[in-house]
Amino acid sequence: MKVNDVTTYEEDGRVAVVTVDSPPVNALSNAVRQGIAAAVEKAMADDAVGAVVLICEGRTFFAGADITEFGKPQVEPSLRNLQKIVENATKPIVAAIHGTALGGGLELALVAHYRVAVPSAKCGLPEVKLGLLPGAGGTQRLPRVVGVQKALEMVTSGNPISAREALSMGLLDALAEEGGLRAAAVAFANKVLDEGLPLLKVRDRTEKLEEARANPGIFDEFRKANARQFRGFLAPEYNIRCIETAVSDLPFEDALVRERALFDELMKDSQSAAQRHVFFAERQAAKVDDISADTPTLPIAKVGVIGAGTMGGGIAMNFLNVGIPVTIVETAQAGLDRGLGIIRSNYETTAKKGRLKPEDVETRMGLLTGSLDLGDLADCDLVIEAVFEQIDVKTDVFARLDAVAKPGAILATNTSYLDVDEIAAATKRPESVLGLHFFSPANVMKLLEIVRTKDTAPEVVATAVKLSKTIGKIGVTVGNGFGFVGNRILAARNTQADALILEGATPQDVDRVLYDFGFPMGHFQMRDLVGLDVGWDRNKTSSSTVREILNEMGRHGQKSKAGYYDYDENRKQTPSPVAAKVIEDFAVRQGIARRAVSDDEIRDRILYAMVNEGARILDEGIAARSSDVDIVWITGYGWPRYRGGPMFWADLEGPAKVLETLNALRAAHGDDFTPSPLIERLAAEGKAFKDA
Ligand code: 3H9
Repeated sequence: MKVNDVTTYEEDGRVAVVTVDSPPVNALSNAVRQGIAAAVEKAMADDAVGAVVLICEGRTFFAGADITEFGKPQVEPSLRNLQKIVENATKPIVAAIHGTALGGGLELALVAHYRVAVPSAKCGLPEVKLGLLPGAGGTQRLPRVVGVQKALEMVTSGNPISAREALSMGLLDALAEEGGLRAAAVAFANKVLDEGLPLLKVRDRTEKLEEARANPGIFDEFRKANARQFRGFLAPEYNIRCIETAVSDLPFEDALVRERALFDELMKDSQSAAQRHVFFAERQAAKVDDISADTPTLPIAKVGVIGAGTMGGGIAMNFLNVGIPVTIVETAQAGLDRGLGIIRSNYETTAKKGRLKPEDVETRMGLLTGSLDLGDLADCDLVIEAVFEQIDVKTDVFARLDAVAKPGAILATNTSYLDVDEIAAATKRPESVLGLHFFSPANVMKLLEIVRTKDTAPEVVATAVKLSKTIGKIGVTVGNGFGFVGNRILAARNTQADALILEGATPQDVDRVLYDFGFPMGHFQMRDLVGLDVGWDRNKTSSSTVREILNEMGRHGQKSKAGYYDYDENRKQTPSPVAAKVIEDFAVRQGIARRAVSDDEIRDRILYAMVNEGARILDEGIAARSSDVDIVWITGYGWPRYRGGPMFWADLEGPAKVLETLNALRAAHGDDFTPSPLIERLAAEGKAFKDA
């Protein structure tokens, strides 16, 4: 029988089976909690029922609290009150888990008396990824079943563990056969009844806390070991504190109160708001406004890559990793051999670290074919060009590719800045051409800018969006315009960073301010890492910028042990007196008077210039929504997740303040800071970028 719209109740002998079906992920919404509470109550009142199985329909067990209900008025029973109903039930309750038991979902399972899962299931507490902590007892109950060290790892990484691992730790009581979960859970419930097994409560178990009680240093060691990764984030530290509380002598109920207080504090903080924004923004990015979800996609069974350099090799690995064969084409044998060798050695390094089985290295390499003949790409469904970033080189490759690629094949350019329409015009099938802008290292970085031209067919865009998910990337569809979204905003940052060091800031000052803001590295550190010579032409250089001069001196960045910084053999950086002199001399030649530049000025000029550029990009329709701009900068350029991306950050500042600051910067530093028309409009209407 139906208990409510999302919950059904059936009796299977002595066992009541409570099934929740609330797509897409059975989040613990108001309706779900009410349905479970009513069903459990019914089972408790029915003398014919001895035990309860709690199971979900669809793709997964409960994926957690319903994030869309955060901040809205609570409807009873709250998750915590529902947990009391389950934990204090007078008949055993067995949680039957498939898919992912996450967050509040796992916390609910942890108050059941027993847990059964299929081997493919995963269990985790990912709240930290939303800037939160498990606020329904997860930080108190998890260490009681998996131990303190493992619990620390799970709550601070947010990563789930497999059902087998969960079983070995005692988080699960039994594994069911794939496809046979319900029957196995009912059988388990019957066993509990037959054997008169007790109503086990995780809260009563303390044996796994003892080890940490004997070694109180475990927490600080853990903090120290992960300091780099946790830098700037509040939530990992709060999670650790909760687990510290679990091993303290505070009574369980008081520990729950403390957990709740810390949860509420995080919930109110802008970091969690930012991280929740990012969660939805990442999913939103996969939706392209004018392309309906049912647009047909083209099958991609074989991929071609042109260019076996660093970029081409990294791109190829994405497809090999998911079992798609790749043919990679170079112009000369030596370059091809070098490229193939680097791909192999990348895989071997991963295998040495234990993150890939040795046989998988061979499987992946077995899917890779090297060639010197463009004609070998004739049977590819998608060809990605990754040759030198020069328009005539690219148009020449596309004209030749057009002649050999099969009809319907998608032809993609991995350009960073160039006009994709112009590249498409070199072919007779501009509808099949688009940009796929990977970020270096292309096998690691999550971002993929999908650049559609005026002619790109909807099914070609839809295919690219789908493919990005297949290869584990976050695809953001953008319009065709100089630097698309990411590099165009980077160009705005470049302008300010270059000006600031001429006016008196040092590269170290600029980098420190950005690092302190939360970027993993500063602007000039990033340039040194990427290589100052990317895009530099030794035949055309004319000492017209500091960067050109450094390049002319052979200071190409980390690889030549000299750039804006000096580097030792271990790539350890120190401020460079040579670069400092180049900058000062250049400033003198330009007639720029050097002065003290404050950290606030550095921060404002760089960040507001980026926001202003983001606004122009939105105004021009190069990005469809402000959250897409955020995702590009978070996943491609290291904008700190807990600050939600440049446009989210600007929304926190508020449109009026953004406009006022830009006007002040314009008065002091010129027209680069002329506010974009969009910012003027938003400020006038009191609206945020997210509403634009
Ligand atoms: C929590 O539990 C707090 C408690 O500790 C304390 C409370 C007191 N709520 O990712 P997908 C939507 S915090 C609402 O593309 P997949 C998602 O937006 C929560 N909606 O699917 C998307 O919507 P749309 C802790 C949610 O198969 C759709 O479902 N839990 C939620 O690739 C499909 O999502 C988490 O953080 C939610 N909880 O991956 C788990 N989750 O179709 C978060 C998803 O409109 N979820 N949606 O774009 C996930 O990690 C993945 O969604 C999951 C499925 C692995 C479950």
